[in-house]
Amino acid sequence: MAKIYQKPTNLKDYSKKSLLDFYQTMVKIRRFDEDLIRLIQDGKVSGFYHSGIGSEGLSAGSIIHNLRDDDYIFYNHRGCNQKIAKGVPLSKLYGDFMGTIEGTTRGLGAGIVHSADPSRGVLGQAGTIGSQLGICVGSAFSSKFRGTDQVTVVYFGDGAASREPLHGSLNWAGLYKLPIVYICENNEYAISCHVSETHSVKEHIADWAEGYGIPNYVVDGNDVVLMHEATKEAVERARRGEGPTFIEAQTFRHRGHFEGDPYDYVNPEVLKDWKENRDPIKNYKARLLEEGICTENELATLNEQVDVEIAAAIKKAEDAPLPGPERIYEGLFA
Ligand SMILES: Cc1ncc(C[n+]2csc(CCOP(=O)(O)OP(=O)(O)O)c2C)c(N)n1
Repeated sequence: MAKIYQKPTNLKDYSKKSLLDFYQTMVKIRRFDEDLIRLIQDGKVSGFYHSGIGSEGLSAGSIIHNLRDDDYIFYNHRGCNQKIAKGVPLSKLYGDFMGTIEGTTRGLGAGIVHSADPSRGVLGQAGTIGSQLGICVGSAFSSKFRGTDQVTVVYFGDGAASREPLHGSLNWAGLYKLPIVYICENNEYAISCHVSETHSVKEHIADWAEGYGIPNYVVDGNDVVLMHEATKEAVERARRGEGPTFIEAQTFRHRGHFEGDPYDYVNPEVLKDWKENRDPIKNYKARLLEEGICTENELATLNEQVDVEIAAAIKKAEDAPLPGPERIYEGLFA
């Protein structure tokens, strides 16, 4: 049975800067998302968008002050949260959504975007859900083979975890003690299917990792500090060459599967509870203030900095041109 990762976290163990970095990253992720939704509604972005609002804590907590630029991440279709935490410039992400050459793909990204930024270890997204679980075995094996201490962190949903690629991935990672941290973003739903309808494990998705000899934990993914500590232990284990760890991060999405989904399959009381009582930003802000780490004014200044950065990023992405026909031949090798 997976262990519930629960321990009292002490903010005094962290520098003020680190604590404010967690806060500002979560705010940046949320504002990015809210503004992207506005751009979709204004008709400036077409295609599908899967909002990550409500799950900022698990991305900020796992990545900030845990991963280096040369560590790899594989994100899923709800993964702007992770790309932002890994430091991909916001203008490049907006550029991918707008299809302009500012994007990481220099104009190929519109639709469901597949951004990549190898300079920050963001190696791209696989098209079918769960296929990143196979590719991450390759990146982790490459680090091990080259004798580096780089870690691969792979994010996937509960729906992806119901597919077979997870099991092949866990088998090879367990056998070769690969430096992988598996982070299952369990938001309870795969489109409209509840996790209880799609998994044979009775208690936790993390229980599956047990069979492959992989340490596994269930963590409150909306507690940014707890998520940070659980991932830190896993990353350190992987860097020491002791192999993979599986973290099931519990969270909930505030919006439907994609923008336009009426989201009428979720009990409104349950959704209300997650929004009002388990919002990662709201709760963390209250904790920072209660424990006297900073003042309301300091947090307001951080929010304003984010607003300025986002406005500049949108402008840069929007001002860039669409790609010319020559773009078709870039990166074409055969
Ligand atoms: C192999 C495959 N089947 C179906 C789809 C369509 N699809 C896209 S996202 C999704 C649900 C994914 O759910 P989950 O992994 O829990 O992630 P969440 O959307 O909840 O973040 C499905 C079925 C797909 N992309 N690939």
